[in-house]
Formats: sequence, structure tokens, C-alpha cells
Amino acid sequence: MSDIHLGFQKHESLQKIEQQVFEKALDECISRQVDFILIPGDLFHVNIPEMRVQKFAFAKFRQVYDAGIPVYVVYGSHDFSPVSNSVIDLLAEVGYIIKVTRATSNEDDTITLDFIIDEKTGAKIAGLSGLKVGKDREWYEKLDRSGFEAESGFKIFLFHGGIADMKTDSGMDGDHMPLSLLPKGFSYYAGGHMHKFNHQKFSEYPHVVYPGTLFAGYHADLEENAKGQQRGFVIVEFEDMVKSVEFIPIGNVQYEVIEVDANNRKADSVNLELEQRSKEIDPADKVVIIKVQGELTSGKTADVDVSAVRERLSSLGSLIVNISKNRLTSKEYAITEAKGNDKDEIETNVFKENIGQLRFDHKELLGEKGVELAKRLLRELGQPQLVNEKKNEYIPRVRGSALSILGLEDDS
Ligand SMILES: [Mn+2]
Repeated sequence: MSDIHLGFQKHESLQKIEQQVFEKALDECISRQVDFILIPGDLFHVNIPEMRVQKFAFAKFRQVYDAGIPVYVVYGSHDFSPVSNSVIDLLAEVGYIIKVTRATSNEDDTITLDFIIDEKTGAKIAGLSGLKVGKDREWYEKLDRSGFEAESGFKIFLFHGGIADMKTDSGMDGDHMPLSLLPKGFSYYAGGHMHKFNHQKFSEYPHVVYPGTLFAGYHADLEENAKGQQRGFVIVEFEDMVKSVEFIPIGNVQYEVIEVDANNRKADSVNLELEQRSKEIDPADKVVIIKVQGELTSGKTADVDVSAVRERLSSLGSLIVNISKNRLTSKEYAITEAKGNDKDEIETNVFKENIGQLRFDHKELLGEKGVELAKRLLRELGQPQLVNEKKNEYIPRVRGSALSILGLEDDS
């Protein structure tokens, strides 16, 4: 299994699902008495997730450990730490998981990888972690392959990264390396990084398998789930060769998707459609995904008001309402980019460009004055929460200062 991204979900109800699918997957491994588990990266969403996530992961891996099932892991691009400063290293330290990468740099600038031999099955396991800065390629290019590729026995290679020869429509861009960079002659290639299940066979690479994410590691994954993408892990049966690779789906949650095409329409008509469409669904215990895209004929994109719809759906028990207006624009008003030499200059220029497009009666919001006001407001709204300051103290403090900058009374 791969790309579990524990700690990705910020919303309580989705955190629960993130944990449930992980528990289900590992329980399934325990009850099927698998020989071992491979996790080729992005087990966690960040190298040091919050304590709640660590505690949960330790408890679960303890169960897997007690069941006598070794877990072989490489870092992914998310939980990678160049100085072994990841929760993965803690889990490895206590013996719940085994880090696979055993690399030695040689004097001639090549890298030798050593195998770990799985005690029970004799499988020879090697692998390379995913790296944050796209250095993977360099490592693969330096790999001392001869003996490594010729090694006999049932061999498994763990890797984390995209393979150009296996590109799918998953929408993940970035650097995909050619398959030929992976060492040849392994019986099974356990891949991470691509979030959709993908199993392909090539002449010198008999089984290259991405199990895909167990739930979601990007917001786009939730949308894929909503459109019917199955999530799960794979069970591989082998003796001296792979006999079968079976995808085991793990259900997560129910979804509703509302997509609205705003092209050549006014905000009012889009708002009306949103309201009607949201009344046609039963949002209880579901993840609701709302996407509004296209180019409005007039008005601002902010005139498409989703707050009422969001409130209604929440009050009817939806787990979370995910609204995307990223691809909504307006003919009349569009946020313009601006250049500058430093942050301050860029901010000033962005405000100048955009305020220049506005027509208001409030003269103080326009021109140089408007730019000054906007900058002061931005600075105030960017204030972080103070140490020991509670959220219910922080929010009124920032709101109060912002309103006073605007010369308004705080009547909340
Ligand atoms: Mn990932």
C-alpha cells in the first residue's frame, strides 16, 4: 500500500475516515496473515505530523508488529527527511517498521544498494526513497547496477516517483523518469507517488505496481473519489515468481458532486442554480464537492456566493462541503498579476493593478489611498496567532484592528 498521507485531513470528520481506511487496510493484512507489508512512500503527509496522528500510527503499527508482520518502508516526497528526522525514523527506531534504503557511496561516485532479506520468505528487498528536490534521477543514474541486477532469487524494488512510460490521466505533473532508470531484473516493483492504482507489465520489469492512495493526499483525490475512483491496496501472491496481483478496494465515504458551468452567465443566475441543485441532494454524512467554473459576463467572482449553500448543507449533516471556484473568472473583473523586485513591491503593484479596475463611490478605497489602505489591511490580517493566545481571543483582536483601519465600528 502507498500514499496513505496520514495527517493530510484537517477536518475532524475526514480525519476519522482517513484513520478508518488505514485501520481497515492493516486489519485486512492481519486477518489474511500476509508475510509482510510494503509501503513505498508518503505513509505520512509531512515528516513530523501532529501528535494525534503519530499516536494513532504507533498504536496501529504496534498491532501489526504483534501479529509478526514486518513492514518495509521507504520515504516518499512528503514524509522525506534528509537527516532522518521523520516520524518514520521513530517507528523504525522502535522496530515497528523497517527502512529499506541501504545505500553506500563508493569512491568512484557510484552508489551501491544492499538488500534486506525477509526472514520468513527469503524475498530480497531493496529500494530508494523519493526525494523532495527531484534528486532521484541523479541517484538512479549513479546506481551501481551490475551485481545488483544479476542477484538471484525473488527480488522486490521499492521506489517513489512517477514513471514516464506509465503516465496516466491522473493530472499529476512534475518530473516523470523513464522506466529504464529503475534497476532491471526484479520480480516486483512496488511504486508510490501516483495516487491511482496502476499495474503494468514490461519485458524487463514484470510487475510495476502503484496501489494508489488509500483515501486522499490531495484535494483532487477527493474529487476523483466522488467520481467513482476506487481506493485500496494490493495483495501479491508469489513463490519464485509473482503469481497474482489483486486489488483490494477499501470503501471510504459517500460523495455528492455539484458542478456548475458559469460561462457567459451572471452571478445571480449561478447563485440560483447552486441553490436549486443543492436542494436536490441528500448531504447527510456525505462529502459534498461543489465546483463552479467558467467566465461570468459581469460582476466579480466574489458575487457567486456559496456561503448560504454551504451553511444549508452543513446544517443538513454533510461531513464537509468542499467548494472550488479556482477556475471561475469574470469578463469584467479579473485579478491581475503584477511583478516587482521584492514582496512589498509586488504587493503594491498587485493592489495598484487591481484597484485601477474598480468603480466605486468610496473614493478612499481608490487610487493611492486605496493601495495604502489595502496594504495596511493585508499586514494586519497576516498577523499570526500569539503564543498562548486562544483562537477566540485572536479572531476578535485581528477583526477589531482590521475594522479600525477601515474606520468602521466593531459591532459583533
Ligand atoms: Mn503521495
